[in-house]
Amino acid sequence: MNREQMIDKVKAEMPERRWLHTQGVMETAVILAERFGEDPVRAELAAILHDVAKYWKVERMEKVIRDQALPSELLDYDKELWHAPVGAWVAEHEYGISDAGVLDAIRYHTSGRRGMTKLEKIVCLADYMEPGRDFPGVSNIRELSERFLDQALLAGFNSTISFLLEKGKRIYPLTIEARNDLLE
Ligand code: DGI
Ligand code: FE
Ligand code: FE
Repeated sequence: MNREQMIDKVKAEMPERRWLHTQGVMETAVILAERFGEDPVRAELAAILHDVAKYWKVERMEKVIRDQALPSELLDYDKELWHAPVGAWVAEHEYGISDAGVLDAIRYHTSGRRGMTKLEKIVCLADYMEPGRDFPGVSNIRELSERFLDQALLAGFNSTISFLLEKGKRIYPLTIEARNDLLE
C-alpha cells in the first residue's frame, strides 16, 4: 500500500474533523522529527495511522484486545486508551506496517510508557500540540517544544494527569511511569 492509498483508507475510518486533526499531527510530527533528529518519514507514517481505531465501536476494540492478547488490564481503564494499542494492531495487520518502532509509536501515543523512544515522544507530543489543539497549557507546550522535547512532553502528561484527577478518573500506570521517567 502506498502513502496515498493509506491516507484514503485512514480518511474513510473517521469523520472530517478527526482527519483534520490527523493532518495536523502529520505536519507537526515531521517538524519535530526534523528539529530533534528523527526520521520524518517514519514520524509521518506513525502520525497518519495513530488514530486509525479512534472511531471503532467499543465492542470491536474490546474484541481485538481479548482475541489478540493485548494487555487485558487496559479493559479496567478509560476506553479512550484503547484505540492506541488497537490502532497498532490494525496498522500491522490491515496496513502491512512492519516497522516495530512505528507500531510502538502508535501503540503508546496515548498512554506513553517508561523509556519512550524519540519517535514515540515525537508522535505523542505532536498529538498534544498540533495546530488544531486548544486546551489550557497548549501554548506552553508549543513554546517548550521549540527547544526541549522531554520538557514539552512532560507538560503534556502533566496536563492529562491533572485532567484525569479533576474528572475523578483512574490513571493508567504507563502514564504515571512515563511522567516519572521524564522527570528523572
Ligand atoms: O486520540 P486523541 O484524542 O487525539 O488523543 P489521545 O490519543 O492522547 O487520547 C487522549 C484521551 O485519553 C484524553 O482525553 C485523556 C484520555 N485518557 C484516559 N485515561 C488516560 C488517558 N490518557 C492518558 N495519557 N492516560 C490515561 O490513563
Ligand atoms: Fe489518539
Ligand atoms: Fe490523536
